[in-house]
Amino acid sequence: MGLVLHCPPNKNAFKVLIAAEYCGVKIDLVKDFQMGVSNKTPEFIKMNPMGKVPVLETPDGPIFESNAIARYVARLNPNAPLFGSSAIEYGQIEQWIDFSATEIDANIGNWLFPRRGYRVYLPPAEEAAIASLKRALGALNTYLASNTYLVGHGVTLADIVMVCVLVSGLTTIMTKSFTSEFPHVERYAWTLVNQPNFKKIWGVVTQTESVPPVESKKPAQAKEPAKPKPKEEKKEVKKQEVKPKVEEEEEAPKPKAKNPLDLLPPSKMILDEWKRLYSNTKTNFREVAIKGFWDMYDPEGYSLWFCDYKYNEENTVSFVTLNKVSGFLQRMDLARKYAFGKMLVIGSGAPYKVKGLWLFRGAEIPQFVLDECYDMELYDWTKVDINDEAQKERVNQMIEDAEPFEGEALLDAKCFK
Ligand SMILES: N[C@@H](CCC(=O)N[C@@H](CS)C(=O)NCC(=O)O)C(=O)O
Repeated sequence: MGLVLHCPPNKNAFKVLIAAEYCGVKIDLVKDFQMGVSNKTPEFIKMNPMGKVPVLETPDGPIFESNAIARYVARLNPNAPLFGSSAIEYGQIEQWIDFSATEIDANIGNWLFPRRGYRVYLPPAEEAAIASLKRALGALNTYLASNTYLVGHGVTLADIVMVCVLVSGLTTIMTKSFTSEFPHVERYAWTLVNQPNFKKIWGVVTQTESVPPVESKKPAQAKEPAKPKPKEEKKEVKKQEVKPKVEEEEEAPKPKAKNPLDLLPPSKMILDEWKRLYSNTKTNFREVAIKGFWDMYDPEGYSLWFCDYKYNEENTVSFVTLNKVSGFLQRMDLARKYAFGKMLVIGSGAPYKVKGLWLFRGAEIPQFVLDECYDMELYDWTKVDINDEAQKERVNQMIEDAEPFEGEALLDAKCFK
């Protein structure tokens, strides 16, 4: 069998070659392939009507699409456990393969390709791609906090495909400062890419040190700007063409749309002042910090919310529960200017209860937080009635990590500030 591929490193071809290593399947590489020439010939188009590589030439006919080729190769050796060993495992392996393609690979491409000049570069589109990628990596990170592999207790095809996608991001656009938000994803990708069967194909992998600058237009892109575009988009493209280096050191695009919360009438409560008071109060917490909080609190400009984790029965392992809460706080980073939070992990043994208190700018939970932070839907949210003394006292106890809390010990109390 021969694999037609573009010059390495190429994640799509590597998925196939790593699967072949695990399965002991021999694949020859087709030499003399010249991108832009060989893939345009009628013979090649017969193998893949898209004219893309990789393509696997088998004795029974060609296969294109790297994930399909990798599945084919994995099935050639039924004794290799790359496809799991039960219907549910097959399902979960397919689930992660699809997730890697649609939620991770696609968003890495949406971020990278415009910068490389393969597509039109538009800052709001880049911002959306980064947000979607972060959402997917956040979900993966939570999953990997308590799982070494994606499915079962060993490498499956899901790991091969996922790691190739992640490594292609790590080597091209996902810098350390971007990935450090997802420590379990980092640990997973680096551990697996250094396994012998991965290393044999990938070699030594080095994380990119910078996000590639926006390149000026390449001929391949010429088709796209021909479409009529709204005025503003044109302006953005032009700006990038004139100053291609502007964003060289930035991970996120600069011109950010104003957050609707910035347009609210000014409040007497300055969130940073409260955060400073909270952090600097070491003694007499009730008299100083709690009293200071209520003196500052502005019910017109802010709202307080209790949250209650919906699935406490799943919190059976202490460190997994703590990781879950830390992940939530990391993903709330986008709301730092507009929120303060306390999260309590409650109980002296499993299952642990997770409850929290959040202060948000505005009378409601901000819509962008609900949209961007998927953890929000894992909790029941109740607005605090500050005219109810019992609820106010509960707020106080959450702010000061009172223990016992509602009769139980605290495993931990985490603060978002
Ligand atoms: N979804 C395809 C993507 C293949 C792909 O984009 N291949 C690139 C090289 S990595 C290609 O052949 N590009 C040539 C073209 O777009 O004409 C897969 O996973 O195999």
